[in-house]
Amino acid sequence: MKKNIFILALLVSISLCSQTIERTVIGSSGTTFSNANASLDFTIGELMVTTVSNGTTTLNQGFHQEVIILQLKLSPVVFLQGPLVTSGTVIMDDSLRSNGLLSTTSPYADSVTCEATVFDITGNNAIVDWVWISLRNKNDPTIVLASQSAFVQADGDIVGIDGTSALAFESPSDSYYIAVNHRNHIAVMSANTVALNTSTTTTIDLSDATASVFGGSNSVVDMGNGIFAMIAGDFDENGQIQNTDTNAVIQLLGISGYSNADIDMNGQVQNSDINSILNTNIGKGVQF
Ligand SMILES: [Ca+2]
Ligand SMILES: [Ca+2]
Repeated sequence: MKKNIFILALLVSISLCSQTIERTVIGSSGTTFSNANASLDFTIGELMVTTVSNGTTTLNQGFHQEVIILQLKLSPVVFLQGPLVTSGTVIMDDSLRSNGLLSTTSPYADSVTCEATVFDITGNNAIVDWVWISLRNKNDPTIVLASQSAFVQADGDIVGIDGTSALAFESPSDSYYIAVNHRNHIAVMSANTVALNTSTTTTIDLSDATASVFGGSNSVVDMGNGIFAMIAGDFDENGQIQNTDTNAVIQLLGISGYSNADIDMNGQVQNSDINSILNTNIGKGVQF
């Protein structure tokens, strides 16, 4: 009975404290041998063993445990106004990808890298650009609990850096605000907290209504067809679209490549980036 209570306590503590479980072993006897080149751990197994599980964690008595990593899975959806441009469009332009302008290294803080073949995908699932996803505290969304680079596809799906899979976070099963940042668009965050878990992928559509995003209609631009896109034009990434953004983009007119000044993300910095998009959004800013 004592052992069962101990195992139960261990399971509870594992499920409460962490989703990343280190190698753990419970054995009546064992030791570690090591020299300069290697280390060997062993335990003595029991004649009768029981496998205990609480649904997410499995514990085998008396033997070394496998490393078990449980990850929250989520699939956010957003549209970027820049590459969407035309009202009513439901597919974003993937010119940065098709012109070979996307780097395999993320422009965001984790500088994560992807395989170059990720950019071979065409059609609705073509990669449009890198984005930055954050899980935020359910009681105080200014507190960022976890973040990672990801990709947004032409049809709005945000996927992991393999270009196809749902996002995975090694965070506890809980409710979070979900925020999406892009290097020259105004960030959006879910209007409400979203319960995430390790067993199913949770889809969070931040493009289907003004009510889906924190700050409502001030956070997104109505593109028609029921699509509400992230607002384009924040050249300097300060969360506000201002005359300073316009003045900076003017200085870069005529260049081509991967640039925050390329507001519609067609690979070139042109007057249309300013006149058709940026200047129409002056005064807009992040709502959280
Ligand atoms: Ca700005
Ligand atoms: Ca452009």
